[in-house]
Amino acid sequence: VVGGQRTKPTQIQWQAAIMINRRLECGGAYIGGCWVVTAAHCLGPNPLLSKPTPGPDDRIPQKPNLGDVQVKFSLWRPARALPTTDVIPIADLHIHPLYNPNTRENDIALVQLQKLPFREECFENNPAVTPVCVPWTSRLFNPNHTCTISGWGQTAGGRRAHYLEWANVSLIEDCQRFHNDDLKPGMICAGALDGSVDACQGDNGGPLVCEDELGVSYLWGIVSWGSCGRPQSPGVYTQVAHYFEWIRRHTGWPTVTRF
Ligand code: 4AZ
Repeated sequence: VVGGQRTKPTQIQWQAAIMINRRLECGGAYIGGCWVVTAAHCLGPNPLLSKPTPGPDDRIPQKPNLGDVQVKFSLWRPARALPTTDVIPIADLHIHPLYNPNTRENDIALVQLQKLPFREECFENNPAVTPVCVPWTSRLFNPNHTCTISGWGQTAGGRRAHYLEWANVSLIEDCQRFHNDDLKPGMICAGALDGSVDACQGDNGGPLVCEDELGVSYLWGIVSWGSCGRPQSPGVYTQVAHYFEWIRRHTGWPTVTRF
């Protein structure tokens, strides 16, 4: 995160760390049950992943070997993780079937955590882990709403953060003009037009979260692509509301219960 600050331990309760071959590769967001949302490009073609076993159909995006991927919750300082930090193995990965690595369209994936032996839960009760809601419509928040990003990615110094960082960003409308028409449906922008605040390399897959007037937090975006803190070039995020039906179909999770 460029222009952010160090979080307090357990501040971002839905923040997940996506570990690939024991390396912290990406962020993610816990949405409840055994489900974490991240970016497809975190799990797609990636030199760190061992070559996946060929699938039955080449049109289905290649999936890494499940054993290469793990999720950690309540990680704050990756270099000195507490021994109580859960390291959760993966039951399955669901990369969006229309994910396009060239255009970054549909840059979303669901990580399904493995259940504990003889249990329905995937990790022991942890007061430091709370799910974030999945928005069911893209009309919950207006342009210029202030939301929050978080991650272990590059800071202004160009090095990875030692602690989980966070920053406030604004939702930016008419973003096409900043990205010469590369913005496709299902993409949104957030940041600061002066380039002072942005997600950066290593924050990918991590959450952009907006809070409504009742104090309910929604996963509004997933860090997808962009530059790092360049003026007039706000960060691009996968618009989670656009994928509500896809998420619901896979997880079967009603994410908000109203009335
Ligand atoms: C990257 O290097 C990257 N500002 C991803 C997202 C953003 C910047 C860089 C967002 O993959």
